[in-house]
Formats: sequence, C-alpha cells, structure tokens
Amino acid sequence: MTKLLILGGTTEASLLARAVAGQGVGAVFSYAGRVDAPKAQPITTRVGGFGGVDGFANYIRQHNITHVVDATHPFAAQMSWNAFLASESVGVPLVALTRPAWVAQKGDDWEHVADIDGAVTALNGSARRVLLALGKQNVPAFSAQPQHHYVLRLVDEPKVAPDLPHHTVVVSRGPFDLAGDQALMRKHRVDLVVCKNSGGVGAEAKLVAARELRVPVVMINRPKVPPRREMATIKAVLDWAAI
Ligand code: 3Y8
Ligand code: NAP
Repeated sequence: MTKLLILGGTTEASLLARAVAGQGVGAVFSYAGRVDAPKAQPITTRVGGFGGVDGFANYIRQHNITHVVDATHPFAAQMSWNAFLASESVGVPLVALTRPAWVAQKGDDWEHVADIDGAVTALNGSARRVLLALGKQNVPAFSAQPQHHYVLRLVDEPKVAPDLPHHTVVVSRGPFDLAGDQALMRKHRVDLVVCKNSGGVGAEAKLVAARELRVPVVMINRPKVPPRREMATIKAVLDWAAI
C-alpha cells in the first residue's frame, strides 16, 4: 500500500500534492512551521520538525511511509541530509524533486558568493538601497553592514523590529511576478538585490526586473546536498512511486 511523504515548502511540492490528491494513494505533506499560516494543501498535512535523523526515521516507520519525496527548497539542506540519512537507515526509497539553479543571462550583473556571510562581506562600502529577499532568518547577519537602507521582503510581519537602522519591511509571500517586482524596485529605488540561487519560477521575477533596471545582484550559491536520486518533473516522481 503506497504511502508518500512529501517534504514541502516549494511551488513544486504544492504542484506534486495537487497531482497526488485524488489518486487513491496515502500521502502526507510536511511543513517545518516556519511561517504563521502556511498555504493549505489538498492532502493530509503535518507541521513541525521531526526531531533530527532519528525522529525522521521513527516517523516513517510509525506512519508506514513507503516513499519519501524531498521537495524542499534547495537551501533547506539540513532537512535534505536528515531525510536522506534516515530513509537510508530505514530502507525506504527517497527522491528529491528539484529545480535547476538560475544561470546569469546577457545583461545580468551578478556577483556569486558562497553563503550568507559572503553576501554580508559583499556589502562592504558606501550606502546602497538593498532588496534583501532572503526571509527573516537571514536578516540579523546584515546588521554588520548598517550603512545600507534595506528593503526586507518577508512572509510575515516581524514580531521584533529588525536590528537595522535603515529598513523598510514589505510583507509579501510569493510566487512573485515581474510587474510587481519591477514596481517594488522602482518604488524603493533599489540599487542592489541580494538573493539565494533558489531556481524555479516563484522567486525569479526579481532577477528579470533587476536585469531590466540594470540593478546588480549578489547571488548566494546553493549549499551542499546529499547524493540522492533527483528528478525534475512531477510525472517522473509519480512514475517512480507507481502512482
Ligand atoms: C514555510 C509555505 C507554494 C510555495 C511557494 C518557491 C517559491 C514562493 C519565493 C523573494 C524570495 C525565500 C522564502 C521564498 C519563496 C515560494 C514558495 C518561496 C523566497 C513559503 C512557505 C514557507 C516558506 C518558508 C520561507 C523561509 C524563507 C523562504 C521566503 C507557504 C511561503 C526568501 C527563499 O519568514 C520566514 O522565516 C521565512 C522562511 C524558509 C527563507 C529563509 O531562510 O528565511 N521560504 N515560504 C515552509 C515550511 O514551514 O515548511 O506558505 O507556501 C513557500 C514559498 N516560498 O506552495 O506556492 O518554490 O521557492 N521563500 C528564497 O528562495 O530565497 C522569497 O522574496 O524574492
Ligand atoms: P532546514 O534549515 O533545512 O531545516 C532545519 C530543520 O527544520 C530540519 O532539521 C527539520 O527539523 C525542520 N524542517 C525543515 N523542513 C521541514 C519540512 N518540510 N517538514 C518538517 N520539518 C522540516 O530548513 P529551512 O531552510 O529552515 O526550510 C524550512 C522550510 O521552508 C522547508 O519546508 C523549506 O522547503 C521551506 N523553504 C525554505 C527556503 C530557504 O530559503 N531555506 C525557501 C523556501 C522554502 P527536525 O530536525 O526537527 O526534523
């Protein structure tokens, strides 16, 4: 009896959940619980951590999971490593539903950095107007560069005011579109974008807007993920799980 566990939090994960719903197979969608009101899914949904590798292994045993689909964001590396190690130890097959990294195109002005610290260092120098599209967890690191005016795009209204002397909070959840991101960057006179190389379409609009407005981008490269089987399409995942 097939029972899928989908590790979610991305556009692709939601599309997979929609494709699986109504197919007569067991399926559970999992969120970390990072935002106040995660998007509703058409299948059973759980919210919150599993409790590390052991917690994950116990979960898939206790809930008779037969297939794990890691459809988390490319930067959710800890979750991906935990799921990979736990699934291996329990002997349950796992695939990752991934999306290719973005590649700079003609007209792009990108500086690649290895991680958040690299992005902070890249902001050395005189005051700029920086669109920080990284979510709330990564904002504190930028207090090391207080000279800039930051436009902080966040999913939820911050409970505590960000520790940045000059900032504007924009509460907005993606997926984002070009017109909206062009308007945002014009309204706030953004002259630098800092973002993660997330790939996919839900966060891409700011890169197209930056290209058109000739705004440079500090692009944070992806962290290392486990050597798991990866698939790029929902059909490939459904075929793999024989759904
Ligand atoms: C809780 C669940 C769907 C999924 C939609 C995608 C697209 C819109 C773009 C910018 C970049 C950012 C951020 C972003 C995008 C999609 C996708 C994506 C980037 C939700 C969601 C959850 C999260 C968690 C959140 C992080 C944050 C990252 C905001 C739902 C809306 C910056 C990543 O406030 C916080 O603490 C936010 C935390 C993890 C990165 C971070 O490290 O802070 N995502 N985002 C998931 C959970 O609890 O398990 O409500 O939909 C999902 C989506 N966010 O079904 O349509 O596919 O990636 N999410 C980044 O890419 O850089 C915004 O602003 O331009
Ligand atoms: P992370 O750093 O890789 O994971 C930290 C811990 O959060 C994990 O060890 C696990 O806790 C828990 N966790 C993460 N994803 C989970 C999930 N889908 N279901 C249950 N528990 C989960 O993760 P993150 O970067 O904070 O991402 C959290 C969520 O936001 C994920 O769903 C991810 O897809 C989504 N997201 C992240 C980003 C991003 O930029 N990181 C962007 C868009 C969406 P335990 O160890 O207790 O099991």
